[in-house]
Amino acid sequence: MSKEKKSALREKKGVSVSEITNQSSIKTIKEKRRAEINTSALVTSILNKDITALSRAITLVESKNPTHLKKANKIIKACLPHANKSIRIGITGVPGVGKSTFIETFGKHITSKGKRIAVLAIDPSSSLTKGSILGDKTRMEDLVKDANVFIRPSASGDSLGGVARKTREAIILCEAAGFDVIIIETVGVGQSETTVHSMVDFFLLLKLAGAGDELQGIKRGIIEMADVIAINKADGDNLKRAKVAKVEFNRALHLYPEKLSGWQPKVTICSAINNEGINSIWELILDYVTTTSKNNYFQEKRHEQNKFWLIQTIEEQLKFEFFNHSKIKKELANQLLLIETNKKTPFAAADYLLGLT
Ligand SMILES: Nc1nc2c(ncn2[C@@H]2O[C@H](COP(=O)(O)OP(=O)(O)OP(=O)(O)O)[C@@H](O)[C@H]2O)c(=O)[nH]1
Ligand SMILES: [Mg+2]
Repeated sequence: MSKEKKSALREKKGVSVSEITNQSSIKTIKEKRRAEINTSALVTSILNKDITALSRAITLVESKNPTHLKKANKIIKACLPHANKSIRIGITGVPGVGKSTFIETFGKHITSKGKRIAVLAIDPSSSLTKGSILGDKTRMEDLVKDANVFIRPSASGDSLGGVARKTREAIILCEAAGFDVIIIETVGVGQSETTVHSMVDFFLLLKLAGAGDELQGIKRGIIEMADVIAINKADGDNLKRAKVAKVEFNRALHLYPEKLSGWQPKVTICSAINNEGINSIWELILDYVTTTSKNNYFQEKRHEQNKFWLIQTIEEQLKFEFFNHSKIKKELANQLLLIETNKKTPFAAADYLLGLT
């Protein structure tokens, strides 16, 4: 008997073959069923460190479907009391500096200390480097196999703010799932470092030893954000140059005003590929946590970040609602035309549009 004939739907004579035997309908129904996830069961699984449940919850957070988002909000609310217990580390550096290699080596190092680590990514240039983090996932081969490691490629989104919100929520979920260290990786594009900085406790900047004019070429703001600058690829012929760069960065760092954290940023060298200098970076992070916990900065910073994110979320939401309002959708193009033809000032047009909602 062929497989098809065995189907329960075909067993009885006279049972009309409904459209349900249509493969695409079956697929839709199955998908719908899968989507109807029992949120409290999912929360229990997350708290039991079930990575599949964590993945599912993050997918809900990232979804655009309002039903999914409602569920996501429920899950986050239930997870919130179990969050907050990790060290959140931001890592940035230009493409090719060795972020993926570093995360792989660093990740293995801290899991060997019995810690669980989650790696999330913010990639604002999703259209440009689409899949680059996914590519990373295959590059981070060993790490992916480790049961104490969770790697999640960057959420795609229309705006950096949107992606950032999803990442913040993913942090909460990862913490509830018992991850001790959360790494947020970003490529230094646009405002992404600032965004990552606003959601982590500790900011690590990976650099390469470059030409003498290196210091002039870097974005000043990033140096200011860094708690540790690690000059990577300090191996082989490059070691000497890395050591020189270390001295130069150290000198430069002393020109910056003292940080509110009471922590003097450090410069170090490492070789991600040879697993050298990795432990010292971990030790520095632990030092940072001890120092800033003692002077209360650690908690204060998290509170400040939460306040910032409250305002940010409201702004995003209001903007979204405004631009998706049917009247605005209709009228915006007209107003833009009036501005273009000098018939209206931008302020008058804005007043008019704001008055419509
Ligand atoms: N010699 C040396 N090479 C390294 C080191 N770390 C990384 N590399 C090499 O540098 C290249 C880029 O490394 P990745 O880890 O992919 O760099 P990335 O910063 O993640 O790059 P993007 O994902 O493109 O932003 C690879 O060929 C690595 O093997 C290191 O410590 N020493
Ligand atoms: Mg990479």
